[in-house]
Amino acid sequence: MTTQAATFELEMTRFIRAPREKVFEALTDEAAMAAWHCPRGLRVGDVSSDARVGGRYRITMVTRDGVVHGSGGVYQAVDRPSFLAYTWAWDGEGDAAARTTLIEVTLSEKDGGTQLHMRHTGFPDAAVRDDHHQGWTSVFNRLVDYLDPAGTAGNVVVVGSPISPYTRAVRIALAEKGVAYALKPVAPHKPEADAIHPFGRIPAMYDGPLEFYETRAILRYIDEAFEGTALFPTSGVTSRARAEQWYSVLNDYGYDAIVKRCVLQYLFPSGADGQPNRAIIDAALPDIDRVLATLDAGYGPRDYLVGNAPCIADYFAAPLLHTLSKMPEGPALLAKYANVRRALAVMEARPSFISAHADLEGKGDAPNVTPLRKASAA
Ligand SMILES: N[C@@H](CCC(=O)N[C@@H](CS)C(=O)NCC(=O)O)C(=O)O
Repeated sequence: MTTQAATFELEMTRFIRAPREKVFEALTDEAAMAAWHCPRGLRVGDVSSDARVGGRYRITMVTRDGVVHGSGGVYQAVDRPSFLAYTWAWDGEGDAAARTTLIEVTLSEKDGGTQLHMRHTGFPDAAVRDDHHQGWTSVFNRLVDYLDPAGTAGNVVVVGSPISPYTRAVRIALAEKGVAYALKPVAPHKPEADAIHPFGRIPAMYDGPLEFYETRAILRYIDEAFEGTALFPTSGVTSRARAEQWYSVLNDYGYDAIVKRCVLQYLFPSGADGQPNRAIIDAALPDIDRVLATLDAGYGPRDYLVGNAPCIADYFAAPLLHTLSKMPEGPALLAKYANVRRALAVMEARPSFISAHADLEGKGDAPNVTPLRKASAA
């Protein structure tokens, strides 16, 4: 829970699944601080810490572009393992005293872990306070990553059904990045989906207290927040625009024709006698063919939609095309498009794809499509 008073102070609390001694050490030990003490998307540069009353500390945080943000201060109170107070001043021009704020951290035992309460006072205005609120939220996420036995899965929770292609795209992206996460299996419009997505759709994602919805935004966050393989092409503006173009093709035309008008007709039959609605499926087939023809030309001799490495477009294409291949019409539709089949096979062999599909067998993804529900649901 977080509260912000109008006096330009910040108070934040965070539960951490680790003993108080460990949390205290993480807050004060140089090597530990180097592992987590910056917001997501940055890395810690140099750290020094002399955690005694009157001792100094200094931390630098480095953006991906190499911009260095330095901060330091003096320990005011060091009561291991329950209380810590220190001044905080970002590097800058002019009067250092005017830039100096005070941080007080109280650690209490709670539910087998630690409740961290932080009070950060002395901000000059609400905007600076709010910037720090955002920054600390992300920094505490990294503290939890560092201390929680589940690592990043102590923060990162994907809310969505394993069968959803959008959810699968997010899971593939997290696996490509090497980010451990927990899956909360939730169907669209269930209370857990409505709680995080204003339109009740899936997927959505928590990173600690941060909430994200809409796949494209989630993928962007994953890419920028976590180290590891880039999810977007890094080699120039044209490639990045192409990645957006292909993602948009799949989102706007691919999902509609393949999933809404074909796959969902099998999974949630809406025709007479609980059968799939033939008219809807038949009308979708030329549009699916058009999507496949477009993708086939886009791949050409390459295995990926943009350049020689997978990007967000491939992570979304793979679950869509894989599911299409399991539909009764899928093999015949795909037969014409060797480039699509080759690219799909390459993606299907990736560990990220395999892990995102491990819990799908027999749930509408098997060769013989089993309806999930006999009702109209398109
Ligand atoms: N614009 C959303 C679309 C997500 C979406 O449509 N997900 C499907 C499941 S794959 C869903 O929630 N469908 C429920 C509905 O259409 O009401 C995104 O990009 O995340």
